Amino acid sequence: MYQVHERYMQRCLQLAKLAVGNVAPNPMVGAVLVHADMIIGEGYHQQYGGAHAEVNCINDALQNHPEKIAFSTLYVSLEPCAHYGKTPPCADLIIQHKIPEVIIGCRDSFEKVDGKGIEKLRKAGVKVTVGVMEADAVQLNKAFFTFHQSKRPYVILKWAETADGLIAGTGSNRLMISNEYSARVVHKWRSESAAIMVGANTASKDDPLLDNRYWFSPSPKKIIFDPHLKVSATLRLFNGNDVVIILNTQKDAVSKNIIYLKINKADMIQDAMHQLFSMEIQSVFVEGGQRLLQSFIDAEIWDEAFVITNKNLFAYNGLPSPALANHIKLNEQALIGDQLIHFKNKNNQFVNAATGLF
Ligand code: AOF
Ligand code: ZN
Repeated sequence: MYQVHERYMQRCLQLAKLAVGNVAPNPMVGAVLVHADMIIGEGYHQQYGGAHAEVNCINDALQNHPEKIAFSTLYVSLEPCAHYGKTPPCADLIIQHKIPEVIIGCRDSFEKVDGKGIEKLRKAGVKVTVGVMEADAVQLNKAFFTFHQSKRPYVILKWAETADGLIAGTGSNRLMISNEYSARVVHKWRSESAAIMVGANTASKDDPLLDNRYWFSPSPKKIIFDPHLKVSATLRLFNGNDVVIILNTQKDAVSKNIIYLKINKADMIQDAMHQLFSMEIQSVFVEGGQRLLQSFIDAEIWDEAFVITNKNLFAYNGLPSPALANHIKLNEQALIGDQLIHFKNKNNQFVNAATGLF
């Protein structure tokens, strides 16, 4: 019986992924309606603000098999919603159509839902099973779940290091560690994040654009971690209209496209996460420098580290790369030219770099 459930849940997850990049900060969700071991309708949440997966699925079944709906099982990768948001509650729609059984991938931790959809269905006499392919369903929307459960953005740390484990040369000697190939990968990661963060020193020294030049998707918000308000207004990332958030310990203010957010001196990283949560920033890609990356690691506030190693470059002198705890192991690798790309996460779990961010 369980295998049957997995077969249909797999299809829900597959459908959900078709929306990658189009629904954030909402989760990706897929649904199928099954009658006598045949799919009579399927759908997924396609656009932010648009119809939910269950609505599209039921509408699909209404086209050709309306008479079967009340005798079918609905599979959906996320708990059906119970709230009036941009769309009415999916739980109500399921009840209206007299669908007798619902199989759910995982519970929705968004506080307006959070078990209320399941409860509503059960109260109406619907048979509900929760937790089929749960780990995959959670992984698919990892940023969404971390954001709602931990009340902070999903944090990815990124750096490039030499073969001898250095992330920068000494003095003005700037190391070119990554190359044109790995730059494409980095920009893909940027394109899947809601925001990119760098420290004040990195912003001043490298004068980065922090944009997403190589992929068609909106550029993430730019964040500078600048406790003492040191960065100059002439940096290139202030040109144009993109919003730049400056995390600092002095003031809250807004000036044109710059938002100053005040954070506590005592627990800067924790408070920064708290502030970004209030701004509904669901994920942050932290690109350096070494001190800022290490602060996230020391505060144990991070979810993944993406490390690019140039296998052929030795620097001998310079700044060592951030130190992850010893128990954190290499998780997956890809070789692009002379660039080795490692994905790691805190729990040594499989990390899929291509979905679920924002
Ligand atoms: C579902 N099915 O396909 C999705 C759900 O603003 P709204 O109305 O679009 O609601 C967004 C919230 O609804 C989102 O935060 C999440 O909790 C849930 N998403 N629920 O039943 C879906 N995408
Ligand atoms: Zn819904």
